[in-house]
Amino acid sequence: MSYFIRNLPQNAVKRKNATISSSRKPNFASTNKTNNGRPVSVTSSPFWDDGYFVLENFITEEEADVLLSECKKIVDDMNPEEHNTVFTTLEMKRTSDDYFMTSGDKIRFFFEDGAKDEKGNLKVDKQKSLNKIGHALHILNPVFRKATFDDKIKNVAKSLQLANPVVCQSMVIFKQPGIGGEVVPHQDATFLYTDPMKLFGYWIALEDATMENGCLWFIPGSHKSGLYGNRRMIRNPDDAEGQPRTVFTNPVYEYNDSQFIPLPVKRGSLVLIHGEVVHKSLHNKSPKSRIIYTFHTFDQQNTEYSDKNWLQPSKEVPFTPLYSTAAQVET
Ligand SMILES: O=C(O)CCC(=O)C(=O)O
Repeated sequence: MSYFIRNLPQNAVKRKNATISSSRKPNFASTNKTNNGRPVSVTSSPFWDDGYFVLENFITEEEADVLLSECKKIVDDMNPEEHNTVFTTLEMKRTSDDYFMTSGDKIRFFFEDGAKDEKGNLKVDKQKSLNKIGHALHILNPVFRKATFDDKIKNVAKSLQLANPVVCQSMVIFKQPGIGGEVVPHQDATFLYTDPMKLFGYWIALEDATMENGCLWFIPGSHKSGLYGNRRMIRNPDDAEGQPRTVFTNPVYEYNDSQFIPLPVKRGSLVLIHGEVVHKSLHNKSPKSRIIYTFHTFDQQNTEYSDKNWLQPSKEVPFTPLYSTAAQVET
C-alpha cells in the first residue's frame, strides 16, 4: 500500500546519508523460517516506504503470556516508595530527572500522572499505577533478555542488512485502563540520535492494541525527511543547580493530525519502527489495558552514537551486540 503524504514540512533537515537506501529492501521471508515454524502473514515489506512494518504472530500466545507474567512479577516485587518519581517542587523535579537519567542500566519504574498523591503514596492498585518500566530489562531480566536476543529478532535485523546492531534500551510501556496517557507525536531519533540514522525500534504487543486502548499511529513515509524542526533532546550543557538535566534543541514541531493513520495490531505482533518515522499513541479511555514490550537497536558499524543523548552506555551495562549475545543466560 502506498500513501500520499501532503503538507509534510519543507524545511525539515536532511542529513547526509540520513537514510538507508530504499534499494536495500529487507526480505522478511527469511524470518518466516524461525517464526516457530509458522509462516508470518507478510512476506514482503513496504518498511522502507512507510517507515514501519507489522509482522503478525511474531510471538506466540504463550510467549506473550510469559512476558506478561514476568511483568506482573516485577511490579509485585517493586516497592513504590523506593521509586518516587512524582514531584511537586523544583528540588523534587531535579530528583526525578536524576532518577530518569541514571535509569539506562537499571530496571526503574515510572508512574502514571495521578497514580500517587503529593506525598508519594499510591492512590491506585500497584499493578495499575505504572506508565513504563525501563531501561535495561533486555539485559538485567532473563525473561526479557530471552525475548530480545531470540533468533527471530536477530533475523529481522539481518533482513534489514544491519551489520553490527546493538540493543541500547528496553521498556515495558503500559496504557492502564481509563488513565493510560498519550505519547505525543515524535521521532525516536530525537531522543537517540545517531549519525547516519541507523536507529530501529522493535515494538511487541503483549495485548491487543486497538483504537480504543491506545494503538500506535504513524505518518507513513515521514521518515524520509530527517528530523523535523531539527529537534533533538540532549543532555543540558548547563548543569547548574535547578536546571533540568535535558533540553530540546528546538521547539515542538507541529504535525498535521490528519496525516496520522492508526495501526491497531493483535497481541503477538511485532511493529518495526524506523528511527525517523513520526508516530504517537493516544490516551487509553477504554476498560482494557494495553501492554507492550519495546527495545531500540542501532547499527554500530560506521555510525556515531551522539554523546549528547540522554542515554549513554555504562561499564555495568554497555550497549549489547544483538547477534553475538545469547538469549539464555549461561549458568
Ligand atoms: O507504546 C507507545 O504507546 C508509544 C511507543 C513509542 O512511541 C516508541 O516506542 O517510540
